[in-house]
Amino acid sequence: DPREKPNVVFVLGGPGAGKGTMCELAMNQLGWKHLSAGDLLRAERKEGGKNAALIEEYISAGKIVPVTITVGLIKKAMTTIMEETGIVNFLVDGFPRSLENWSGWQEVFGADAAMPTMLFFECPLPILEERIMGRAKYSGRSDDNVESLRKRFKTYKDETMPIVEVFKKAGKVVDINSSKPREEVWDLVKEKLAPWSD
Ligand code: UP5
Ligand code: MG
Repeated sequence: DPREKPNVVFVLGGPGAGKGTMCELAMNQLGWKHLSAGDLLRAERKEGGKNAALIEEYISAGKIVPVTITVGLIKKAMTTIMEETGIVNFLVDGFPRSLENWSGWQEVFGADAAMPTMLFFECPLPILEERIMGRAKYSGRSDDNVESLRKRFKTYKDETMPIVEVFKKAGKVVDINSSKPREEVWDLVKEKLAPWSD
């Protein structure tokens, strides 16, 4: 039923924490739909529409793109998927990254809509840096370089951690130690997602 409401779980954590890797596993093994806000923005940039240049400017500077753009892309992708597949379980990866992102979401999805659960991937900074710089060799991402990475870390600390705290205070955060090997992290994710998977 396309009118059914989406069942959303937010997935947050620093750059390179493994959000995308684990969401892909959840998609392939548990049938969740994976919506990476970053991937949606990169696709929009590639389309070359009116926001393409602005998106590139923000991404390479590690800054958060204005929320109306991001939430619009998420909502559009979600609606299409629900209409085409009837699937309502969504892992929204890399969003909300700030207090402003969260109010922008509430404006679109309704302030009275349930506050989603948030899987929070904890991983020490040196490991994040090692992972991103490892991926930099082949990712082609304009923000996978030392300079952009420093800026991404700063934005993460200054803007993303405060929204994680809001979700923590509301009892909505499920912590996952994502510094371990992939198989171990996946076992944790699988276990933590189970209550929301059907
Ligand atoms: N890897 C993964 N798990 C591993 C493990 N357990 N052990 C060892 N290696 C592991 O993984 C990163 C790398 O580590 C990969 O090589 C992987 O194989 C390996 P990945 O799964 O890609 O990590 P992820 O957390 O997804 O890292 P990503 O770089 O995508 O995180 P970011 O949050 O930095 O990037 P995102 O795409 O979400 O956002 C990019 C930019 O878009 C932002 O900086 C911002 O400018 C913009 N943006 C917005 O403005 N608004 C939004 O809402 C979202 C993004
Ligand atoms: Mg990612």
